[in-house]
Amino acid sequence: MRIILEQEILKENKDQADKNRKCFNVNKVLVINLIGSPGAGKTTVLEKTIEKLKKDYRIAVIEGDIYTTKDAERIQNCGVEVVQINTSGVCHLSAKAIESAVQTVDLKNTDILFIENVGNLICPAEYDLGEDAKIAVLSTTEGDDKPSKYPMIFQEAPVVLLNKCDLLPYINFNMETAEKDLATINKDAKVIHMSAFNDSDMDQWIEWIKDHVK
Ligand SMILES: Nc1nc2c(ncn2[C@@H]2O[C@H](COP(=O)(O)OP(=O)(O)OP(=O)(O)O)[C@@H](O)[C@H]2O)c(=O)[nH]1
Ligand SMILES: [Mg+2]
Repeated sequence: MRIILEQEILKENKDQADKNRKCFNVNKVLVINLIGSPGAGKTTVLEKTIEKLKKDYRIAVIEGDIYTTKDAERIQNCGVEVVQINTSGVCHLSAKAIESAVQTVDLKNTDILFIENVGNLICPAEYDLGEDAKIAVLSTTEGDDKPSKYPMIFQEAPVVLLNKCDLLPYINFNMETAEKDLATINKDAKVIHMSAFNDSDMDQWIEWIKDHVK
């Protein structure tokens, strides 16, 4: 019975996600859903990405957070439109929540909509929001075993942002293991090594976004 209920919830979510996708396509908005563990660096990646793109593109952000507005406040300081969704304990964003959040976004005048999902490697990977791409943010401090332990998000992501590479000299993250596992899970994923905090090695990521703007 539990499986049937779960399937119904996911089907309902998928139907809403298809509606969202249609709306994003009509308005020619590139939608990027950032997914990663708590503290992987999603908001930091967003802050630096916005800095590099906001001169040339109209950007809006949906911030998913379980309780606080802390990340939304950080993004607001970047000078772009931000909508906060508090999930009140739920560990992922849903397509319905995105539909409500975009009511206040001027999609016709938006080129890129970033969504920061709730910090979690599991549930957000299961929920289609109508985005163009789910992007995985994996940080070196989480350990090299995370791709093999939580493969679903890495299977789906066309890009894996391997963040906090500045810390590699101080931790026991085995790059060879992580890259080998990532390639086994998704041979087509582009793995970009970066340190968002230091604003270093972000060029490939920025180029990927520019190549996908509609
Ligand atoms: N050394 C280092 N620290 C980083 C890097 N990127 C982010 N951080 C730090 O990691 C911590 C968490 O970063 P956030 O950007 O808040 O992470 P998040 O994934 O948005 O976290 P949640 O929203 O809570 O899931 C902060 O103290 C950042 O300054 C990096 O490339 N290198
Ligand atoms: Mg955050």
